Amino acid sequence: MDLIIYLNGRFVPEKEAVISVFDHGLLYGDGVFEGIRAYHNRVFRLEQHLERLYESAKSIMLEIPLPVEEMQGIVLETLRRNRLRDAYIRLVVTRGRGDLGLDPRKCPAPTVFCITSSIQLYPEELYEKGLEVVTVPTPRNYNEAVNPRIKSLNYLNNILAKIEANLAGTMEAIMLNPQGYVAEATGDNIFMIKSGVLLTPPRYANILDGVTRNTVLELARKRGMEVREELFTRHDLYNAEQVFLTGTAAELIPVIKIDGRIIGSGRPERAFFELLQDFRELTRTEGPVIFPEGKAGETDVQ
Ligand code: PXG
Repeated sequence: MDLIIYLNGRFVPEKEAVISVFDHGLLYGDGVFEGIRAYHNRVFRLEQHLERLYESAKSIMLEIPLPVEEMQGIVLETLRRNRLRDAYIRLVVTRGRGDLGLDPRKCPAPTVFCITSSIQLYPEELYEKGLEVVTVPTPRNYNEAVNPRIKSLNYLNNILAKIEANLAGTMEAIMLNPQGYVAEATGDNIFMIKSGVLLTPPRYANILDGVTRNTVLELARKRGMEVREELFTRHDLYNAEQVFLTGTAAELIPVIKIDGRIIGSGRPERAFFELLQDFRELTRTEGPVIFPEGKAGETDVQ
């Protein structure tokens, strides 16, 4: 079945959802995006994702041509037109069509599109067994260059790290910041537990301010765990009791080996599973409803 895509004010079949080769999103990675998830007929933390989208756009002086309320409506309507209640949502705003030079002033109208599709998940057994990862040579971008807080279309920094992980034969890379402190994975934030305390790098540590990260911090505090946002090194990671990654696609996924060092007992433990369970419960009750009662979509994807 053809997907229905929102593109610049219209809902069109995938084949008609085409953009110019002069679009600066394509020519220069000049644009911003969000990866969002719908669970059980609700869009999880949509408000936070949209806030981050508009803040990323503001930072690169890209004026999104519609108010945030309208953008929220577009996300919900794209899901409805695709009859999706569980989905991955990709919302993208580019600088739009320009000429072959860099100058964004030559791009009069941003391009806006929204794709909704079924989600590709990590295999469930990885949530039981955990991932093996490596730290990689490519550091996360300087905050002063392209701030990683901006969720921009230019992901080459992370893609280089992903290539390094692939070469090492692992599924994910842990990136350090330019000072050598642990920053994040290529598309996920990182947490560790040491002496029962939950630690994650602070927002200034060259990371994306992850929606899942912030949710996990809230859930851990609610459980009465001590939580700290502070810098730590690879040495700290190697000697942690538990390490896990967080992101919209992965949710919470355990890490059991880093650079050949086994983490803790080598298996995810109770504290991790409790947080994962809390997170999955929250996804049932949070966010705007897609199909109002009685009009539920016919095709559940999961
Ligand atoms: N850090 C980076 C660099 C990210 O791209 C996260 C952390 C987690 O943020 P959220 O808000 O999702 O908890 C992301 C997430 C992928 C993929 O294929 C992931 C992201 C974007 C594009 C693709 O895993 N972003």
